Amino acid sequence: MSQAAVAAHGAEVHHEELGFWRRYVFSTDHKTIGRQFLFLGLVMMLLGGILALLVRWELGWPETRVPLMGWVPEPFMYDGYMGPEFYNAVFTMHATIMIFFAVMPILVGGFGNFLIPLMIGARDMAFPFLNMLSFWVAVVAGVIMLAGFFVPGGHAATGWTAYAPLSAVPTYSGVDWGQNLWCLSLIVLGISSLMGSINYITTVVNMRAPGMTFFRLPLVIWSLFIVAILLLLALPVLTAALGMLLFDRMAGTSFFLPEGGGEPLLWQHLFWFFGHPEVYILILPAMGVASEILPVFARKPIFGYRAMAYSMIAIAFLSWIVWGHHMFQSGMNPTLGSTFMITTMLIAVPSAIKTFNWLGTLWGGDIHFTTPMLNALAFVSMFVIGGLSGIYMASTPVDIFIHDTYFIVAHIHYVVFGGSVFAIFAAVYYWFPKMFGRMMNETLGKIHFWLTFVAFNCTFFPMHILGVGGHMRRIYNPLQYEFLKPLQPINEFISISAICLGIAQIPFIVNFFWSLAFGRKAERNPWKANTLEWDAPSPPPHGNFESIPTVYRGPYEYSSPLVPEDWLPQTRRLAPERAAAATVS
Ligand code: HEM
Ligand SMILES: [Cu+2]
Repeated sequence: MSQAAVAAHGAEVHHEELGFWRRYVFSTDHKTIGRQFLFLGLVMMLLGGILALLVRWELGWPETRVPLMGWVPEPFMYDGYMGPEFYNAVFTMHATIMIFFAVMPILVGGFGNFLIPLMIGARDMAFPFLNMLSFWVAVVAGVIMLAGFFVPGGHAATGWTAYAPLSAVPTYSGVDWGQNLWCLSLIVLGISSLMGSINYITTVVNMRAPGMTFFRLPLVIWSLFIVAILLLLALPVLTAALGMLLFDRMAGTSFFLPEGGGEPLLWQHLFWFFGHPEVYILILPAMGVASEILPVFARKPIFGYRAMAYSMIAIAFLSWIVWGHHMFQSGMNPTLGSTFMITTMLIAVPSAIKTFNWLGTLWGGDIHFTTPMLNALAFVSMFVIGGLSGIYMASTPVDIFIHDTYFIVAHIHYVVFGGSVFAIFAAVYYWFPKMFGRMMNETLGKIHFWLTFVAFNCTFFPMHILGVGGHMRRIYNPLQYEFLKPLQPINEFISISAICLGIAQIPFIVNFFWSLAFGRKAERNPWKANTLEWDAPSPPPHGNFESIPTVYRGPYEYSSPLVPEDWLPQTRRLAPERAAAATVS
C-alpha cells in the first residue's frame, strides 16, 4: 500500500500483515469477533433445534421409537427409544443452549460486537484484547457445556431454572457430573459476558465519533448499551448462585437444603433476580434491531425516538423489581405477590409505548417488503402476542391456573422465538451485506420467512390451548394422565408443525452459505440507510473507516424535505441554511 493510502487511513490503523491465526482465529478485530460469535450461536442453535425436535417427538408420540436415532448409544437411547432421564436432560439442554449459547451470543456477542464500533464511528472496541478473550472464554464455556453429555449419569436434567433442592443433591436427579459441568460452564460464561459488557459500556461512553451525541445514537446501540449494563449487574448474581449450588453439591454446605438449615426458595429468588433481567437481555437487542430496520424499509423516521430510548431505560429499570412473578405459587405473602403483580403490569407500559411507536413508524410509510423487513414485522407482531400472554400470567389469580403449564411455554416461545429469533433473522438478512460483502438471495429469504412464520405459529399457538387445558410443562408422557388424553391430537399437531419448522430452516442454511461464496457483491449502502456502518466499505477493512466520520444529525432522517433523496445519512453535511432548518426538527 502506498504511503499516501496509509496516511489516508489515519494514524491508529495497524497495517502489518497478520497471519492466518491472528486474522481469523485469535483476532482482536471487533468485526471478526462478531462473526465468530454469530457462527458459534448459529451452530449451537442448530443443536438446540435438534434437541427441541427430540422433545417434540416424545410429546407427540410418547414412548415410541424416534426416527433416525437408532444409532444413538445407551444410556441416551435404547434402540431408538428415549428414556425419561434422557428426556429430562434434553429439554434442560434445549433451553440452556438456546438462551445462553444461541440467542445471547448472536444478538449480544455477534451483532453487539459487529455493530457498536461501526455505528458509533469508532475503529474498534475500547479493549480489543479483552474482546478476543471474551469470545474464547465463551467457547471454553460451550465446550464444558457440551462435555456434560458424555459424563456418567448424563447431562443436567433439572430444567434451565435448576430449582433446588432437586439440583442441589446429586441423588435427587440421578445426575452427578452433568449438573456440576452445567454450573461450571455458566460460571465461565458469566466471566466472558463480564468482559464483553465492560468493553461495550466503555466503548459507547468514550469512543463515539465527533457529533455522535447520546441522542443521535441508533436505537440498536442504545439497546446494546442498556443490555451491557444489565449483563454487568445480573450475571454476577447467577454466578454467585451457581457457586453456592456447586458448594451444596460438592462441599457439604446447605445453602439451599432445609435439612442443613438452608432455604430452597433462596435459589428461586437468586435465579429470578438474575432471570428476569436475563429475559430482557434477550429481547432488548431484538427491539433495537427492529427499530433500525422498520424506518429503513418504511422510508420514514422512527416515531418517537426519545420515547423509544426512554422506554428501554424504563424496561431495564423495572426488570429488577418484577422477579417475584415467577414465584407467585411458591407460597409468598399475598401482599408481596400483589406488589410483584403491579410492577409486572407496569413493565407492559414501556413495552406498549415501543409497540405503538413501531406502528407509528409504519403508518403512511412507503413500505418495502424485503426479507429483513418481513422478519422485523414478524418480530413486532409476535412480540405483541407474547407480551399479551405475559399480562395474563402477571395476574396472580390467573397464574394459579396456568403456572408451570404449556401456557408458559407458549409465552416463552412467542417472546424468545417470535421476538428474539425473528429479530436474529432480520438482523442477519439486513447486515449480511456489511458483514460478508455479499447480498443474500431474496427469493430463498422469502421462502424461509413464510415457511418459518406459518410453522412457528402452528407450533406455538396451540400450546396456549394445551396450557389452559392443564397440560403441565416438563412431563415425559402426557398419555399417563387420563385428563390429558383428549388433548393428545393437539400435541401431535404441534409436533408435526415443529418438524416443519425445522425443515423450514433449510432454505436459510442454504442461502447463508451459498451467499457467503456466490452472493451478488454488495455495494456500500445497498438499503440506502443513514447509519454510519453503511458509510464504510462492505465488508469494512481493519479500522473500519477511511477517516473517522463526523456526525451531523440523528440516524432516522428518511424522506427529509431537506434533500431530494429519501435518505439523509448521519455523516452528510448540508449547506448552513439547510442545516439550520434541520435543527428545528
Ligand atoms: C409485557 C411483558 C411481559 C410480561 C408481563 C411477562 C410476564 C411473565 C410472567 C408473569 C411469567 C411467569 C409465569 C409463571 O411461571 O407462572 C413469565 C415467564 C417467562 N417470561 Fe415473560 N413476560 C413479559 C415479557 C417477556 C419477554 C420480553 C421475555 C423474553 C424475551 C419473556 C420471557 C419469559 C420466560 C423465558 C418465562 C418463563 C421462565 C420459565 O419458567 O422457564 N417474557 N413472564
Ligand atoms: Cu420474568
